[in-house]
Amino acid sequence: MIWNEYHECMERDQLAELQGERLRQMVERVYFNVPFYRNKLQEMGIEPGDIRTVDELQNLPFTTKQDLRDNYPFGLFAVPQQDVVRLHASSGTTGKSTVVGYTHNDIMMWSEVVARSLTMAGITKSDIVQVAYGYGLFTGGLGVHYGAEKVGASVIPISGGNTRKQLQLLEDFGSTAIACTPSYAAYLGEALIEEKIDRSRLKLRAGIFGAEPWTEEMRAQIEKSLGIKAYDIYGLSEVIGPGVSMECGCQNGMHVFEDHFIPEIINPETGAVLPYGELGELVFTTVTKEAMPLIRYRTRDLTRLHADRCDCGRTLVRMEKCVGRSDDMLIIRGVNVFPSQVESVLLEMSETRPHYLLVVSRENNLDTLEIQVEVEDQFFSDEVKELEGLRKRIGANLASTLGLHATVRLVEPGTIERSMGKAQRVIDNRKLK
Ligand code: DLL
Repeated sequence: MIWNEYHECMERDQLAELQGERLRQMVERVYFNVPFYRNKLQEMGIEPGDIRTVDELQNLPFTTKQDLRDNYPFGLFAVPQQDVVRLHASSGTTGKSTVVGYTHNDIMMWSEVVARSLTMAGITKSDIVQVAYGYGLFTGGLGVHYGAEKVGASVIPISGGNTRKQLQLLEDFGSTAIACTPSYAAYLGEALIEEKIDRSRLKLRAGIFGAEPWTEEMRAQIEKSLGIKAYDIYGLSEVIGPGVSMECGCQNGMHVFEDHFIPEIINPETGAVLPYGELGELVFTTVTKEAMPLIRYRTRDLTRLHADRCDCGRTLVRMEKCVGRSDDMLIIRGVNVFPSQVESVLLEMSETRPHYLLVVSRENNLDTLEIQVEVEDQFFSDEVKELEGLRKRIGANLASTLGLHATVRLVEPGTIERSMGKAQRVIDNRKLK
């Protein structure tokens, strides 16, 4: 089933027309209602009527996270405060949080895109959806909640954490779908075994996982340990929250809801727009949002877009799994390293668990990388020789993928801190110095 066949399966030229019209209206709205944008557009000599087609998007300025910070908290809002019905904020890793606002119509649109997303994962009103994303300023919990209600599913608003209770409700309420971060899903898979819960007693069949990068290898592990199909959902607070894009049953990239969010891929260094298929930074323009519309918002997420038709029948472009964020990229002795590369290598090996930590330090002016890896119980034997062999094999596999020598430290199962939300995969001690 397709939730909104009209918009999800539109011919591309018809979609471009719709986007152009919505873009025109949006530029007009921000020009007259957001001083920040009016100044920016005036500086560039752009009048509201100048932008009429989606091809002209490239003439507009970028918006960055710094712009949001500079206008903290409500400076980019395009509506009076009495029209704002919800506020969310993302804490971010550095500095002040970024605040986002929603009008009533924005909440309706958000529910719609999440309903479309859940429908892609086969969720219907017959499902029982356990929402284990955090509820609060984070958009994950409430965002998925409203969409699941719109679909008509029975929603369990358990929020994040409290793993015992999660397992108990999975079993007692017969949840058929769970929404949480992939790292937490991996932990739930382990916890099932620890709590000696027989998987055949669960009705779980789908997982809606996102909010952090995760690899195909991680997907395979989660699908196996929970006995489900795992779907990738993407989004960011600034654009709306979860539901910017979502994987369909073909699991071949996430369809972007382009009738609301126009994606572009740019070269992060030059800002030039790149063609479909090329790796670069993802940029979004929101064309229907009322409270806080954004023009060409730089996400810092690195991925590719593909416009060829998907077997599911949807014509919306698909974005690949994110490689990571440009600000997650570590530069170690001049070599670029993404935590997702490490994850791929580790999880390709059956001896390791999906929990790992990269510790970067600097000794005698030289960067060092230690990778802590949890080893499956049965391999964490006392046979030092065997463990040493495993350690060396992991080291060799990492070296050939990363092009860099890392020190591998095997740790006992359960050692690395489990996260109930977004996992922390990197400790960079260089920043502390
Ligand atoms: O993480 C919204 C969300 C909630 C998405 C629940 C999916 C599910 P923020 O806290 O603002 O919003 O963080 C946004 O998280 O720029 C990406 O770097 C990362 N991210 C989100 N989804 C994915 C994903 C939510 N599926 C930032 N794959 C984004 C990789 C993701 N990274």
